[in-house]
Amino acid sequence: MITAGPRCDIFCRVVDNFGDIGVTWRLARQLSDEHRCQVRIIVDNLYSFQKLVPQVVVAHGEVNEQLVGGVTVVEWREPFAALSPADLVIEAFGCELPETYIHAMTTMAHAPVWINLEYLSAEPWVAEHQLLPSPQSHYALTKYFFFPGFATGTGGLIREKSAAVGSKATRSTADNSPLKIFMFAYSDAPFSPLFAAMAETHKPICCGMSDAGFSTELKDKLKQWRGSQAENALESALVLEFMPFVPQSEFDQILADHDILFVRGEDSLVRAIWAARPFVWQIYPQSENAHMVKLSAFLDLYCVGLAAAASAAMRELWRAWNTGDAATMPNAWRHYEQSLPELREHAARWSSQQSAMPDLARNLLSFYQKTAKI
Ligand code: TRH
Repeated sequence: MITAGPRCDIFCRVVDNFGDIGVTWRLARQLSDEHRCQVRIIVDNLYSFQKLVPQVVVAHGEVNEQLVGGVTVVEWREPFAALSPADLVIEAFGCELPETYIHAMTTMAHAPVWINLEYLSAEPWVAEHQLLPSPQSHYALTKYFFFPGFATGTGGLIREKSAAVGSKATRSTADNSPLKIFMFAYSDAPFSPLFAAMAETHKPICCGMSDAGFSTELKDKLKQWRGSQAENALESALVLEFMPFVPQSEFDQILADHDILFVRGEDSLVRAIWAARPFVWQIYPQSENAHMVKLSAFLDLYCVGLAAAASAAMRELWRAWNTGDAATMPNAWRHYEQSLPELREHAARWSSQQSAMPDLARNLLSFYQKTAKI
């Protein structure tokens, strides 16, 4: 008999971009669809949410609750409306629950299991900190830190059944059609040095760029560049196209339709892994270059078992893409492109290794079952 999962509330504040709500939505859907949990998302920015899920209504009226794809969506307004707490309460990315909600948690016959869902990291300390308790000084409640990750002992990665690792046909390397690149990058990425390096190889490349978050100025600059290369017969082997923002339900298929994926942030990184394609990650920038430590930790983990030359090529391009080092870009791209056969195989291997691990939702629910005092 399939039993229903716990009632879950997921709180999310959109800091910027789409990662916070993107991860929240995927997790909510999976808990609801695959584990029969009754899920509520409490989110402070319905505009960003609507970009990912067009069914979300950005309402300004009194009605502050809507049902979207089986998940209840509540707008996080101030003052916070009284909500009866769920059995499993997830605070996404340290967004800090409303005081009134925490207070309501203390009044329940069985205290909810309270999780702080952290950002994804490949750093080795993550497994040691997974599920450490944080007793709350002002309340008789304990919050647990839950760290998504790639290694045994971490919280794992979001992986729905539909992520279908390895099932997508890989384009043949003998295929002479243009190399199809998908690019989802922050607007400060070193586009011109990379495109110049690509054009220099004279190999046919079609690069579809998501223009999410790009200013008109940047789009004009890229269009100008595209115009100038079209005039130059030698460089015309590189075609640039802007791609409109699509609903999240269409995003994974776009990745599957390309040969190399330039991704950014947290959620698209994970989707590139499930797409089992070579990818280049532009990590979300943090102060004091803390992100470069995270990037290097990921590369250390990812490159295990990858041939030395391919590993060096991958590190070289990722470094140039994340630091904007234009001088190293021509070699970095050339070496990367030469290593594509190994990188393709490795991407497929890594994807299936990762998919053999328990996924994030399952880890979360196992912890809930062990911890809940029912
Ligand atoms: O948008 P991001 O840069 O989000 C970032 C990161 O999550 C970062 O870790 C976090 O600290 C910061 O936000 C606040 O990149 P990310 O994580 O890949 O999220 C993008 C989401 O947008 C993802 O769910 C895929 C989705 N998406 C679409 O649905 N359609 C599209 O057309 C595109 C380009 C993306």
